[in-house]
Amino acid sequence: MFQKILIANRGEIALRVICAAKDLGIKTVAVYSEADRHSLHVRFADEAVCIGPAKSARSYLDIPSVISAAEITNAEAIHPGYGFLSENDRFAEVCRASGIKFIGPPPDVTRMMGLKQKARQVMKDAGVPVLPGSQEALSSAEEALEFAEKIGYPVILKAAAGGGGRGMRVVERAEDLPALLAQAQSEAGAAFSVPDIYLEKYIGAPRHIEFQVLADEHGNLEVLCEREFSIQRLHQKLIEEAPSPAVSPQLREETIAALKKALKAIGYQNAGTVEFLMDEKGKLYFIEVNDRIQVEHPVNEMVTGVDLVKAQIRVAAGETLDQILGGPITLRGHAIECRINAEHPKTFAPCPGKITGLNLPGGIGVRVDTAVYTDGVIPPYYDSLVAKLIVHGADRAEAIARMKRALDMFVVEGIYTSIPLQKKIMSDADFARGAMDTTYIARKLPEFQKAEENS
Ligand code: MV4
Repeated sequence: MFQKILIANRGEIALRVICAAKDLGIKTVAVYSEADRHSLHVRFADEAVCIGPAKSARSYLDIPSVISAAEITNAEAIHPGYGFLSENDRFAEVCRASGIKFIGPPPDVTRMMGLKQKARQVMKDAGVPVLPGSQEALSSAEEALEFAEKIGYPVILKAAAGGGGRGMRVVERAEDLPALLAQAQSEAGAAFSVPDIYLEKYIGAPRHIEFQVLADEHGNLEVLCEREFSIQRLHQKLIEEAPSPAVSPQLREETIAALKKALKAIGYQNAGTVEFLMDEKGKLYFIEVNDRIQVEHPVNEMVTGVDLVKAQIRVAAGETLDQILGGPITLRGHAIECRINAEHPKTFAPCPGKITGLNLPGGIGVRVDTAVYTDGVIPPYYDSLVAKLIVHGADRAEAIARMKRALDMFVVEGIYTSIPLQKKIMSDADFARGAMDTTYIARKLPEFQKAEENS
C-alpha cells in the first residue's frame, strides 16, 4: 500500500480523497493555487505545495507543476479527482513516465473510451443496446444525409472526441443538416482538436442514467448499480439518486451482465461510469463511458456501503476486488444527492463570495461533502459547488423526507445558493412519483420561480 499520495484537485473532492487516505493510514499531499491558500484541503493534508496562481491553467491544470509537487514530496501516487486532469490521458502518461502511480484507468483505456465510436462498437459487440447511428466519423454532408434518411429524423450530431454535451447539434430536417454538420465540425475542431462528427438517432426528453463500475488490475470487474441524474439544467446536474426509480431489477441485471462483458473486453481498470439514455418506452441505450470518479459517486456509496475512493486507491495499489469488496454487492435503500451551488436563484449566475453564516445539517441518514466553513470564501475562479447534500433512507419516500429535513436545516448566509430551488423540487409531486426526464427543469422552472416571487 502507498505511504503517501498527492491529490491533484481542490474543494470537496480533494477533502473526500483525504478522508479515504486517512482511513487507509496514508499520508497526503495537497496542491493549491494562491486563491486556495486558506482552503480546508490545505489545512487537513499532511503536506501542501503551492503550484501557482488562481487561474486553473497556471495551477491545477499545469502538469509539470503537479508532477514536480509529487516529486519533491516523494508522493508515490496521484489521485486526480474529477474535472481538471482526471481524464487527460497525457497526464496519466506523464505520471507513468515519472514513476508515479495514476489512481484511475490506464491511459490506453482512457484514450479508447475517448473515441466514442470505438466504445460504441465494443458495447454493441457485447450486447449493450446502442442507438442506430453512423459507426465511423461522417465524411461528408451527403453521407450524413444518407444515414439520417435511413435512421429517420430527428438525429443528433456528436463530436467523436467530445462528451458532456459539447459540440452536439440536434437536426430535425434534412435541409438543416449540411449547415449544422459544418458548425459541429468547426466547434469540435476548436474544442477537441479532432473535428470528427458522428450521428445518432435523437431521443427527445430522455432520462439520464449511468452505471458505476469498479475494476481491479487483475481482470475482475463489478458494476455497483446505477444512478439517475435527469434533473439537470444545461448539462449541469442538480439532483442525482441511486437506484433509478425507472430501472427494474430485471433491467438492472441484464444491463450489468452486458456491461461486465464489454468492460472486461476493454480491459477497464479502476472506477468509471457508463452513461445511458432511457427512451419513453423504458429502454436503455449506451451513450459514452466517463473514466473518472464523478461528483455524484456518494449516492452509490450510500446504497452499496462501498467507499469508492478508498477502493480506487486500493485498486491502484494492486489489491483485488475480493480483498476490497469482501463479497457480493447488495443494494440497500435509496439515496439522493442535491448539489448546493453558489448561484443566483433567478439567473443561475455563479455568486462567489464570503460565507458569513453556516449550519450544516446532520442527523440520521444525512451526509454533507463540502470544503466550506464560516468566514470562508467561494472564489470566482472555479466551479460554484458549495456542498453535496446526500441522504439515505429505507426507500425513496424516506430519502425524500430526509432531504426535505436536511435542506430546511442547511443554512448558508452571505451568498445566494440553490437551496430554495432544491426545496421546490423535493416538494414537487412529479418528482415525488419519479416522473422526470432531462426536460424536467426547463418545464418546471417557470412554476418554481413564480412560486418564489409569490412567497
Ligand atoms: C443524446 C440525447 C438524445 N439523443 N443522444 C448530453 C450529454 C451527453 N453525454 C449526451 N447527451 C445527450 N445525448 C441522443 N442520441 C440527449 C442528450 C442530452 C442533452 C442533449 C442536448 C441538450 C441537453 C441535454 C441534456 C441531457 C442529455
